[in-house]
Order: sequence, then C-alpha cells, then structure tokens
Amino acid sequence: MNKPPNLFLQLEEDINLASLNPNTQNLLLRNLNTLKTTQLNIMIVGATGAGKSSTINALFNMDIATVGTSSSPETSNITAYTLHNLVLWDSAGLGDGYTNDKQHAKAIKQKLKERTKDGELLIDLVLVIIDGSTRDLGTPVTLINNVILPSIGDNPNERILVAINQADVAQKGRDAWDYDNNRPTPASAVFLDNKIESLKQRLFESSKLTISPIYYVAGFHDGEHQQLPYNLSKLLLLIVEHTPKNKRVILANRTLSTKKSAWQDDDERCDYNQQTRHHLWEGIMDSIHHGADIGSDIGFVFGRTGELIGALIGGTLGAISGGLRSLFRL
Ligand SMILES: Nc1nc2c(ncn2[C@@H]2O[C@H](COP(=O)(O)OP(=O)(O)OP(=O)(O)O)[C@@H](O)[C@H]2O)c(=O)[nH]1
Ligand SMILES: [Mg+2]
Repeated sequence: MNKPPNLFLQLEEDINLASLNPNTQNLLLRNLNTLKTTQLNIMIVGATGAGKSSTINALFNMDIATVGTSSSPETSNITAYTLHNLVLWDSAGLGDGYTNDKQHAKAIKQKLKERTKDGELLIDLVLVIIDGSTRDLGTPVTLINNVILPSIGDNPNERILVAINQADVAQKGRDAWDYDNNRPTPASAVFLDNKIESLKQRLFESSKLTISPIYYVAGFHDGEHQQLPYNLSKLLLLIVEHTPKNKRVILANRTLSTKKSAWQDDDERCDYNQQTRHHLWEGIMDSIHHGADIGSDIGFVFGRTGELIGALIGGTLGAISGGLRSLFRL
C-alpha cells in the first residue's frame, strides 16, 4: 500500500472548501488545531517475553520496537515510541529478578501518575499482555492489583485492557494450533476460553474489576519460520473502543499496520474491522464537529475526508461493506 495520507491535512482542506458560515468554519478549524496537538498515550506492560514489543510491531506501522530473541529482557525500563500523535510506552518486562522488578514496577507507577501540563493523567490506556503459555495467572493479577490499579486513577475498567498473547503456543502439543487455517483447534479454543474466564474471575474477586480479557497471537517472523497474527483485529477493536472518542482519530492517522495479513484471521465472533472503522469514524466526527451546529451537513463537509478514511481504513482493514454512505449514515 502507498504511504498512508495525513488525515489532518485532508480534514483541513475539507473544512476550508466547505460552504459554511465563517463562525462554524472557524470553530471546526479550531477543533482541528486542538486535535493536532493532542496525544494518545498507551502503556504496554507485562512479564518479560510476553510479547509486548511484538504486539506493538504487529499492530502499528513500522518495526519500531526491538523484539527480543533471547531470554534476556530487551526493553529496559520504559521506552517511548512516537508515531505521529500516538505515543507507545513499552515497559520493561517484569520477571527480571527481584531488584529489577522493583525498579520496573516503580517506573510503571511513576509513569502512570504523570500528568500533562493541563493536569490530565498522561497515560490514557494500559495494555497488560500475558504470555498464553504461562500457567501462573497470579503474577499478572498481582501486577494489575498492586502496581497498576493504585496508580491509574479513575475508571480502571475503562482504562486497563488485558490480553493473552501467544495463543498459538498456549497449549502444549502438536494439536494446539490449526496452522493450515491459522486458528486454535477446538480443544485449544476451549482451553483459551477457560483461561480467559478464570482470569476474569480472579480480577473480579481480587479487586472488583470487570475487565473482559481477550486472547490473540502477535505472531513472529524469524527468517525461517513465520506465525501470522490472529485476533489482532479483536485487540485493535478493544483498544479503539477504550480510546477516548476525541483521540480516536490519532489511531486512524498513519499509525496502523498496513500489512493485510495482520488483520485477516480472527475468531469471527463479530466483524471486528467493520466495528473498528465505525468507532474511528464516529470519533473523528465527534472531535471535529464538537460544538458546531452543522447537523446533517456533516457528511457533505467531510465527504472527501470520509472517502479517504474509507480508502485508508478500508485498504488496511479490508473493504468496507455497504459503502461509505453507511459510515456516514446518509
Ligand atoms: N509463537 C509466538 N511467539 C511470539 C508471539 N509473540 C511474541 N513471540 C515471541 O516471543 C518472544 C518475546 O517477544 P517480545 O516481543 O520480545 O517480548 P517482550 O514482552 O517485549 O519482552 P521484554 O522486552 O523482554 O520484556 C520473541 O521470540 C517473539 O518472537 C506469538 O504470538 N506467538
Ligand atoms: Mg520488549
């Protein structure tokens, strides 16, 4: 796919070309300018080797994060990767010895408490990644309860996302994964669903969190072998749904992986990519439109941006079913 276009430029052009009254036009431009300086901050935490860096690489548009190939932790403390207005905080994996773990936990807590100059918490979302092959769910639950929860502020259920990675190797044995169709075998699917359920229960019992974890495969490619992602589209939808509406455009604007194979295979329990497009579009309209009374003109004003988003997200996440008009609800 060609270089993804800059949505901010397109939005600006649309607003300038639209025949609106000058007040509305100014308001839309002001909203857009606010958006241009807004950041979405996502922190990724989890045990060393769980696949934090691999997940970042699979979801987003470049090989930004160094992926470990040995058992020594590759990410020391917290590294920030900036992709336009998106900042990903890749934290060092816990499970790196008692002293280091204490330091890593302290760094995570500090980052979670950090505030922007407007007094808002810097970190919008925390994504907790768990290695699917681990039997020990106690450690991630403790990480959430003791490190994240005390520092995250309000709405923890909205701001903590939990995902079990490496679903392809979660169960031992040859029959754990259907490699031909890139999906779990029926037995494995039951095993993974049970794991999700027990994690969910433990989080509720220990701290009344009502988080629904998902499982997925970030995948890997080591030159010789390749494992394609699975349920990455489900993970993206989880992220998009929990991203504040006014910041969703940031995810749509030149950050997502353009590899089709990343968004292809999932459990098909819903059309995740369609849902993602819907939430992104809704967020974009909401943030630009905010406070402006342009009512039914909205589809008209942003028609060209809409087409671009359709092409961009459609090209990345698969063709839009029902056409652009269904997105605009025209
Ligand atoms: N089979 C399989 N391997 C994976 C998957 N995701 C990651 N891996 C492998 O797991 C290993 C660790 O991945 P990383 O992404 O470096 O893990 P990390 O959580 O960033 O680790 P630290 O930076 O050390 O904390 C690498 O060898 C990856 O290739 C997956 O979904 N399936
Ligand atoms: Mg890493």
